[in-house]
This record gives sequence, C-alpha cells and structure tokens, in this order.
Amino acid sequence: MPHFTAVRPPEAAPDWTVPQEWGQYSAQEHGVWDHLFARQSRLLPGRVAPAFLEGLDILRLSKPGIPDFAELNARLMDATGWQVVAVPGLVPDAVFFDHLANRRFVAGRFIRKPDQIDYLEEPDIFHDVFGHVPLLANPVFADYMQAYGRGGQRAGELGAIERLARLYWYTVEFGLIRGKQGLQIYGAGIVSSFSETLFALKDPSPNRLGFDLGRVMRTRYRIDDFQQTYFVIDSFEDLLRQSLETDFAPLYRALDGSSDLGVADVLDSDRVDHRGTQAYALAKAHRQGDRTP
Ligand code: HBI
Ligand code: FE
Repeated sequence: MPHFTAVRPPEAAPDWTVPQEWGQYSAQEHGVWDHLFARQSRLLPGRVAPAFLEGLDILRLSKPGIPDFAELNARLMDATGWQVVAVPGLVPDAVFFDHLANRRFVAGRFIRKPDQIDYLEEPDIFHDVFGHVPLLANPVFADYMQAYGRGGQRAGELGAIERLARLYWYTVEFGLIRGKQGLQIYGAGIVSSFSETLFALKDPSPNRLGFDLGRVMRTRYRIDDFQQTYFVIDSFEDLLRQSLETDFAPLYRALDGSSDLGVADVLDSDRVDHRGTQAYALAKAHRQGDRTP
C-alpha cells in the first residue's frame, strides 16, 4: 500500500469516514458485486480457510447485492465488536491504524466497473468487504487485526511503519495457512481475486515459506502483480501469539542491523513448503524487456 499525504476530501469527516449512501448504488453496481461474489463462492470452498466461509454465513453476505453496512454492522458488532466504516479510498497510515485499534475496518464505498473485473489499483468495496470482513467475524483474527492497529500506532512513533506494512501485506492481504489437507488461503488480496486464488495455491512459480515475524518484516513486496513469495502461518492463534508476545521495539532495532530481502529470496533458515521457479515473474519481466525481475 502506498504511504502518502493525501488531502482529506471535503465530504469526509475528520476521521476520513463518509456515509455509505447504500441507496445510491445502481442495479449495475449491485450486479458487479453479485458477479464477483458468485465467481469466488464457487472457487473458494476447499481452497480458503474454513473460518472465512463461516464468516460469510455469520454475516449473511450471500444475500444478493452490495451489503448495507448498517445491516452488516449489526451482525459484525454482535460477533466480535467490529464494524465497517466507509471511506473515500486509501487513507493515511495514522488514520488507518487508529480505526483498526478501535475495531473499525475502513472500506471503500465504490465498486469497480465491469471492465475492471479482474484488476484494479485501489481497493474497492468488493476487495475490502468480501476480502477482509468475513474473517473479522472470527474472534482470534478480530483480535489480531486490533493488535495490528495498536502496533501500527506504536510503529508510527518508532519510524517502523514500513515493517508493519510488510507484516500486513504478507498476512492480512496475501497470507496462506496450513489446513488439514494442505495449504489454504486467507489473505484478502487473494480471496477477492479469481486468478490469484489459483496462482497462490497451485502455480509452481512463487515461493511458499513458513511465516516468521522478523523474516516477513525484512521482506519487500510487490503491489503491481502476483506475489513472488507467500508466507504460511500454522494457525490464526499462532499468528496472534507471535504478534502479542513480541515486543516490537527490540525487534525493530535488531532488524535495523539486517538488510532487506528481495521479493523472491529464499534463505537457508527458511521453512520451505515450495521453492518457486519464478517462471511467471521471469516471463513477465522478459515480455516487458526488463531483465531484473
Ligand atoms: N487505507 N482505505 C485504506 N485501506 C487500506 O488497506 C490501507 C489504507 N491506508 C494504509 C494502508 N492500508 C497500509 O499502508 C497499512 O499497512 C498502513
Ligand atoms: Fe486490503
């Protein structure tokens, strides 16, 4: 995610929230949501962590059309005390962390156009609500997301925002988890993407490495294409435990002595589920005439 000093749009409140204005969505916009929802709902069973599907049920997200946050929040608050608030788009880090620390998930209220079905730069309501919100109904993941928000407020004081952005990226956005029958997805960026759901689990190109907090905080990520490395957690409980038990300040200091790692690097100390061929990234770089993938 970019770190930027955007200007708060005039229609937004001081905390950058805006009314969702659910009544303003057109039939075509509801249709885009239904198309994306149906496509992912057919694809995900067996590929996604069961807690995600449980969240879809608890929050009644299979109801047709773009969810009305007022209805959604009644169920979500009941489940874990979280609520979804609408924002005009990406918000500054400090605003983002403050909302998460108070169990408010910020979601774009716009939805992609029919010609953007497979890719768009900025997170839209389908990415944010379908991708991120179902796991917020899971008590352990809900605690992790609040701990992340609090960690972000602390990181701001310690100048370690980039390290936390990497943790967010390789867990909340693009995380994999060890399921009973093999690896499964849980990261919102994968769950909300038809092509990356298939790529992240089965394609021989990317690395799939065991999650380690310090390792992830050293590792750069891509925002413009499929990931070249995915990290695998053993459970949401383990992810929460690592995040709560680690005093991040000494970890940041220890990491200052180590160099960043590239998107495709594999270390001898890594737990390697799959060492990727990087064929996808190399072929793409070759097509673009750029030799350094
Ligand atoms: N803003 N709306 C929105 N959604 C995000 O996911 C988001 C953001 N701002 C910053 C951000 N994510 C990341 O840089 C965090 O890791 C800080
Ligand atoms: Fe996201």
